[in-house]
Amino acid sequence: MSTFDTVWETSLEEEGFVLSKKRVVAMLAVGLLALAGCGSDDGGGSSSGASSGGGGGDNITLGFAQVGAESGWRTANTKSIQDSAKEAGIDLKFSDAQQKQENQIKAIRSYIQQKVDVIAFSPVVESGWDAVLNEAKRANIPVILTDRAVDSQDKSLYKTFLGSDFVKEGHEAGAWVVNEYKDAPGPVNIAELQGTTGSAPAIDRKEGFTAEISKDPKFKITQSQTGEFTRAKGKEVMEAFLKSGKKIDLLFAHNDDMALGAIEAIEGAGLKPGKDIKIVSIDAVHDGMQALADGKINFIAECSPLLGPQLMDLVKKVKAGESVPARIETEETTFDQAAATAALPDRKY
Ligand code: GYE
Repeated sequence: MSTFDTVWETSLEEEGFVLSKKRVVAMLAVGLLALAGCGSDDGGGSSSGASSGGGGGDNITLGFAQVGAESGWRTANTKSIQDSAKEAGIDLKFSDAQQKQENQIKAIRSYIQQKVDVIAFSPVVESGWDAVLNEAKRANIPVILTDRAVDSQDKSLYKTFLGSDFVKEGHEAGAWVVNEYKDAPGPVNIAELQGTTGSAPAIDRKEGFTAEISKDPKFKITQSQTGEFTRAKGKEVMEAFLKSGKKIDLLFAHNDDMALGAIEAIEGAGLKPGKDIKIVSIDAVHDGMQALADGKINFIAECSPLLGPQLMDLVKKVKAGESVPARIETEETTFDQAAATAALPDRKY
């Protein structure tokens, strides 16, 4: 076992991610029962379109290489994956790359060595995956991309992508801004907190947003920097933006956590978030929705982290050799203050 494996397993254990013996025994029992009841069905126990509920994982081992724990979105995504694996009777090996590509590559290599049945991962950045994906392909282990895409030209390196249309989310945020300022003479000075540099959501959300606001030259992005999708970095960068002395009419944050950090910076500077500086963000996690209901954020485009059940269905299908669509997109909506207030009591994440 390499040093990495040891460190990795230890940190997973500390965070409670390693399966307990009790749970493994329970899963084996579920697996045996499923086998006994399965007869000649070799379809992996998953009927098309069905949810992953009710087990049927039949001794499938899934290696999942997560981005990190950078945001409320990510926490909800991790929980959804862990809960659904358990419910589907799939043996989950889970790793947290702490937003570092080299950690994710090591985790994927370790899953290949362990001969897991399926590998799924949410690539921290878009580029640089061909080598490790080819290694998985040579080992005959199917790969599923969740949440974030890769820019590999060779589409045979992965079976499918499950996640959101980030360009669309950027368009929705931008369209709200254009409408909000339709009667304003301009200029409208926009500060932008970008997500992790090189990540699909940062690239795509910027693209969609910019396409909308460039319809009118009065909109200008005057300051733009990465806040790495975290609250702490969002606050730090917003403080620097405010200290620059440049006027800011609106903040576009690529996720709620950075917007929440920026709110602290804006209040710290004696200004009112949502009024003196309007804020538009993406995700619609609980804390973001609360800030929207409180009038501190003005608009949020939703991005759903609840990918677990669909992922487990795909894992079973891919393991059974069934064909799956090349791309599966999550359905999402948008929220203004009234919609957020109405949705909050039932919000799942
Ligand atoms: O918007 C952000 C998270 O990849 C969609 O990553 C995900 C993004 C999400 O850190 O909060």
